[in-house]
Amino acid sequence: MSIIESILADALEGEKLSQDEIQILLELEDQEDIRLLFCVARSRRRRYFGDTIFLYGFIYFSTFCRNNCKFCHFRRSNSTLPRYRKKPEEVIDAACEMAEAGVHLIDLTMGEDPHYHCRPHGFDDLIQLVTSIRTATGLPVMVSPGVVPSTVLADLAQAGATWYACYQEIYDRPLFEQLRPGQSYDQRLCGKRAAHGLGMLTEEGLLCGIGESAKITASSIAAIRALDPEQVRVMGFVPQAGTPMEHNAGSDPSRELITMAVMRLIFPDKLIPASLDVDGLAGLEQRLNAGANVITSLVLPGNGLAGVANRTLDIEEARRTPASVLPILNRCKLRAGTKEEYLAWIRKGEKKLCNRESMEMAI
Ligand code: SAM
Ligand code: MD0
Ligand code: SF4
Repeated sequence: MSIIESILADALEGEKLSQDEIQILLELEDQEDIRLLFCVARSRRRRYFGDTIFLYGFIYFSTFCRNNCKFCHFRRSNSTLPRYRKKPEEVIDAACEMAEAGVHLIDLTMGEDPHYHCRPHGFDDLIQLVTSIRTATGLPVMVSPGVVPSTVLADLAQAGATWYACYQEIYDRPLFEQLRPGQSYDQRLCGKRAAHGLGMLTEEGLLCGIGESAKITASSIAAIRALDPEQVRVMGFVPQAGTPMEHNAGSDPSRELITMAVMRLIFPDKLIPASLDVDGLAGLEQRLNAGANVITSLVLPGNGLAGVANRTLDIEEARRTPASVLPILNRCKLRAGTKEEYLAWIRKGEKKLCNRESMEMAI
């Protein structure tokens, strides 16, 4: 048995892989080894989720931002793109339309818009929006507002936000500071810990194709193990016009897929997104085959809403809708879960978090 086969055999049995073993898998190049990795990843997903896939509706409700992330076209210095700030009633209408279309969750995302971040009580609209969407759709809400004061996070939790998403991108301080100049690595990390302390589920995310080594990605995955978020993602970097990284090579598609499959081995019981935002509908099947079990960045046409890594890809063509992903799920012998299954998973996650937080308090 080769060392790769031995590592994958251990993963199949649920053994904890070392950081070195994670790095070996991240560096796979042989196609047969990679095929085997994806096969084990699908087996681990099946062990915890059967054939069930969840669907997340995505509402990027404000594309204004005070930050200057080098990879993101919504950075404040990018004057080349149209920006918008949706009114609460527009967001509620879009959320209801998504709920009708069959999503399991509404993801409210924004740039760090000064309209919210830099005015007294600036977040009141978002806090109210969370409650309104929970009431109007009956669905759980994820918020991705960037780094917010702990009082605001508490208000969002109180208002009914189930999830807080705020991606570290990479667990390497120098690379983080290059990617997110002027932003605090620790604040971003502490925000997720604070959200857990408030009983919110958290999502952590890595970017790949941004100059990171497999060693850095392996140590990032090991660090995420310690943070223990309920959802973990990786997205391939997509170069954006009007940004300092526009001439960088985009991420090698296999990097994202291999990292996703390794994440599945390390986090077999967590939610791992296949984002439609990187390669659109055409990229979905390969991400499902790599072990993903949530389809995110579903955006309905006709609402003037943008994606993140790809602002417009597949949106007005109605290729980022629940109906458009179902044939692919069927082809992969997978199915969209029921709303009850998703809510049951959420409740289990919240209970596990509550027990862990109480244990940590007791120590
Ligand atoms: N402003 C909030 C923030 O930065 O946390 C939410 C915006 S959106 C969810 C931010 C995420 O999208 C980033 O954390 C990054 O992981 C991803 N992203 C942004 N630009 C990207 C690009 N060009 N390619 C791939 N992913 C990108
Ligand atoms: C996605 N474009 O799911 C969205 C976004 C933010 N919570 C999610 C990165 O791919
Ligand atoms: Fe702003 Fe978020 Fe884009 Fe950074 S990633 S520029 S914080 S919207």
